[in-house]
Amino acid sequence: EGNASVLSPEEAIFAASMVKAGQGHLFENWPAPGEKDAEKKALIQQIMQADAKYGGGIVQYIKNARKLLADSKAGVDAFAGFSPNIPMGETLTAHTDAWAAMEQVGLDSVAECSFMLVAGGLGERLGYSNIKVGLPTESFTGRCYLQYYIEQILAYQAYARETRRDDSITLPLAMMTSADTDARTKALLAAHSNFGMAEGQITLLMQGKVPSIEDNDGRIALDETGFQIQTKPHGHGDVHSLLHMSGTVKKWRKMGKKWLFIFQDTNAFALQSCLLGLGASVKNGFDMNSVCVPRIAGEAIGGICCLKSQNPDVKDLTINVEYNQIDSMLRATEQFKDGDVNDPVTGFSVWPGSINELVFKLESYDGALEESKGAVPEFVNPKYKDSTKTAFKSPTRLECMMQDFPRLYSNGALVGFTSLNRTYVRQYSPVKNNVKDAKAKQESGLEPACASAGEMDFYKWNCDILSCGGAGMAIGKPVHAEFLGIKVSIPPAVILSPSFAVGCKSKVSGGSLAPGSVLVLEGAGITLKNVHVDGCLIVKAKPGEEITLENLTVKNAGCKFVALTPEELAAAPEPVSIRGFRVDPIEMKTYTAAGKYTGEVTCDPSPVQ
Ligand code: UGB
Repeated sequence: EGNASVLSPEEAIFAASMVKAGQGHLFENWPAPGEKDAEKKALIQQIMQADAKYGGGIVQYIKNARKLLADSKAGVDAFAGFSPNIPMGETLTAHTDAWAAMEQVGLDSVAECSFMLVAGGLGERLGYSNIKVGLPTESFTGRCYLQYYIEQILAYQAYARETRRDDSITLPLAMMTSADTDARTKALLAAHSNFGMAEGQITLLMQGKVPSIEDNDGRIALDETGFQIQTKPHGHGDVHSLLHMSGTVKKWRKMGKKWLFIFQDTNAFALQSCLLGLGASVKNGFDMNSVCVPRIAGEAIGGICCLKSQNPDVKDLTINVEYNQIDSMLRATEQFKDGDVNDPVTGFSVWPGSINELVFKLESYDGALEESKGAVPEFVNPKYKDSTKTAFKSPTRLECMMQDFPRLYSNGALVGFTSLNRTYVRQYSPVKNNVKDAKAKQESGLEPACASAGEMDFYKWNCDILSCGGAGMAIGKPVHAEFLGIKVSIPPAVILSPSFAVGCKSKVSGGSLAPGSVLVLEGAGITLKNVHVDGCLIVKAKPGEEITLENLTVKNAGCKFVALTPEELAAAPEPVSIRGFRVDPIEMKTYTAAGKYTGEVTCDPSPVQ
């Protein structure tokens, strides 16, 4: 009360509303007017900013928190009244005609697609201190995730322009950032001229953080200074309200876009499997479609379930059940009482694993956003001190997930999934875990999902592309190795620029890649006919130029994957130290000039030593 004079009238009214909402403790220990007045105003301003960023304001946030915390304390079952059923969707197997046809439908529709990359998370589990989209996808060229994603979208744009004979086609990309990632994302884009995207083609939308809550009464937590509230990220579910409130969805619809693909920060294959998801959405008319992979029980990806209500008036809901909920939900049923286990017949969970690559039909997405403002239902996950559930170990916050969007469709939306089955290659290999956790995961039979494994899976994926289902290059066996205690198999290290990879089937026939080889192909105009590589070959074709290699054999000492010594590890930059190896170039053959090359060759005149 005594401090009201320190505040502006607007600040004082806001502070009073906070006191009314049970937040008097925030101002309880304020000293007398004249002392720490700037800090007092800064605190009020900070809460006012959080108020403006949250749909419904802070008072609503506190109400939601109290309700969710009461439910959590009472052990309310979020799935009560629903029974999980195996959902119906599209299942595709790699290298089949059905897969190729679906990919083609996707490619033919990509001109009408818009893209959204959620990149607000810092990746604490990975133990990497910079933004995850800046991590190299592989060690050889160092191309980071953001560059790779942008080049893929540009390759689709080039395809759309060429096939539709329309140079005005632009494929827009939006990115969700947060206070943790925004400045560094901007700096990365600026340093590389947006990796080739045009001015205005990229929209950055920054999500806010929400106040941390310290008890079941929804009291907001102060930090140790007493003049700042603690805040935490609200989850990737913020993407929908940001797309709506910024007018981005309307802008894209005006541009003639019909589809939206939302994807995450470190799954290099996302924009390739996107074509299959998009194709399935076009073919089935899905309003929302989740791209899935076969899920290993216990894996940190959600399972898509069809939730059937016991109330006949409530429609079935096809939706992701998150990895931390699926086991308890299943155990509460009679039919699936063993919980989250693999089906002994297939060795996988019966629930398709959602990898959070979501395709939306923009028209119905926009409709649902208009009604809901994009506010997907929240949840809370407090870590209690003991079984009385009265105190938390540390402050908690409300969170939301983007895959909960099916809950926002009010009438009859068609929600499906597209499961992608591959045997040799995983469709999904995110870089999420630090070395210690990755090792533990691998030892328990799960994928390590760390930087070294992600790199090897990336090469494997590219080998699979070059093999063209058997018509392309014969791929040498992987070499087994262990880095930082994580077992990996190193396939021939193939790096394909997206400009080459899009539609490359017609550009590769025959040939072979010996174990341990490296092959880098950059540029749309490269053709390989009966090319054999035992060593390292690099081909870089400039835009508009053609390089054809035919009946060519390249044999040289190539490159070596070398495990780092403890001293090297300590001195290495983080992207290298989290992998535990470096790639040493020894000899290589490079082609950069347009032309046709044939015969037997070794290495460049000045081999790398
Ligand atoms: N993200 C944000 O942009 N803002 C946030 O506030 C939080 C995250 P995580 P997790 O397939 O890999 C998801 O933390 O827990 C971005 C799905 O929920 O990596 O591993 C962040 O930058 C799960 O069902 O998510 O789980 C990143 O790009 C499964 O699909 C993305 O959101 C799993 O991912 C995901 O953040 C997976």
